[in-house]
Formats: sequence, C-alpha cells, structure tokens
Amino acid sequence: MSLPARASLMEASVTVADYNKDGYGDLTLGSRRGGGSGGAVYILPGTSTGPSGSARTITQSTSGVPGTPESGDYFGSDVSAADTDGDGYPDLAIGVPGEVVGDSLFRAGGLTVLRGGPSGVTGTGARWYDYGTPGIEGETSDDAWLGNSVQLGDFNRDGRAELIASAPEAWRVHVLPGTASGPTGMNSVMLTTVSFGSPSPTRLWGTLAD
Ligand SMILES: [Ca+2]
Ligand SMILES: [Ca+2]
Ligand SMILES: [Ca+2]
Ligand SMILES: [Ca+2]
Repeated sequence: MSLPARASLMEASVTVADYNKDGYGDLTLGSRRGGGSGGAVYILPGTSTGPSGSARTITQSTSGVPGTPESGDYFGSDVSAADTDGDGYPDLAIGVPGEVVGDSLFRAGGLTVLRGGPSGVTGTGARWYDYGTPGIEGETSDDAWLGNSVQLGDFNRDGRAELIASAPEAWRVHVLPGTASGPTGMNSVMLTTVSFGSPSPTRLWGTLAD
C-alpha cells in the first residue's frame, strides 16, 4: 500500500466505508497538510486482500468537488462516512476549516459532502455548506473554523445520516438533518458550549468521535 509522494499523515483523520457496495470497506484518509496545497483525501478501495495498493486522491480540484485548492484550506481536516440521502451508498463528509468564505472571511471554513455510488466516491452531486448556506444559524466571521471536526450519523433512525460539524473558534456545533437530497441547512440546529452545560462560551477544539 502506498500513498502519493506529497501525502502527509501529520494530523490525519481516518474512516472506513464501503462507498461502492462491493462488500469491501474502503479506507479513507484525510490529510489536511497533503495534496501539495490545501489538503487532500486519499481513498484506498478495499479488496479481498485488504486496502488497494493505489490510492485515489480527492482535492478541491477534483471534478465536481466544490471550491478551489488554496494553501491553508485544511481540506480533509476531518472525514466521516454514512449514507446521508438514503440511497444505500455511504457518502463522505470532508471538513475544510481553513476555507476563506466570500472575499475576505479568513478561515471562516466550511465542509463538503461527496456522494458514494457504484464508482465509489465522486464529485457528482457534491454539496458545500458554510455560514452562507440557508438555514445554518450564526453570523459568519473570520476564524470560525467551521468543519474542523465533522461527523455523519443517523441519530433519528430515518435511514439518512445527519451531518454534525463543529466551528471551534465560534463555540458552535451545527446539526443538519439528512433528507432525500442529503443534509440541508433548513431545520438545522445550532448548539454552543452553553447548550452542553458550560457556564460560559468555550472553544470547541475537541474531535467529534466517529
Ligand atoms: Ca468498497
Ligand atoms: Ca479552497
Ligand atoms: Ca448515499
Ligand atoms: Ca436521520
């Protein structure tokens, strides 16, 4: 098993899901410092003998993936997989907490969800979420770091995973419901550290455990 030369596993995140439903789990590594600039996600498809020797690289320059690779994006800061739209194929959430939003909102951050399917994870049907997404509460600011940690899980057991994302410097966690078209900002819920019982707002640099 090998990774591209510019892969970096420093501060890497990892998840496994069978994106193409061939019966083999596909190893997924988020490399926020990889890809040469901006970060990368590597997928090593599962085989009968374990993870494939050749990794697929996904960055913001991959066809269909929202955004443009820029130094400091931290694409791949965290990854999480589950079926968000109920089509039976697991989908992949990728945090991009260093993304500049608009012209100037430095490290406001955001996240993307890529769809799984018969060809594995592709850019087809990809969605992007940030503080400009309708329904996501909270004003946009520099250094919110939205997407520093992400998690997909079907908490209400309707067959579609909810999307949870932290914005540590803004003291927030957002929960976006899963729908037939994937997670949506509409009817999303914003929690803060005060919601969790902290007497005052506290930064949330912890990791959402998969
Ligand atoms: Ca597979
Ligand atoms: Ca970018
Ligand atoms: Ca799906
Ligand atoms: Ca659900």
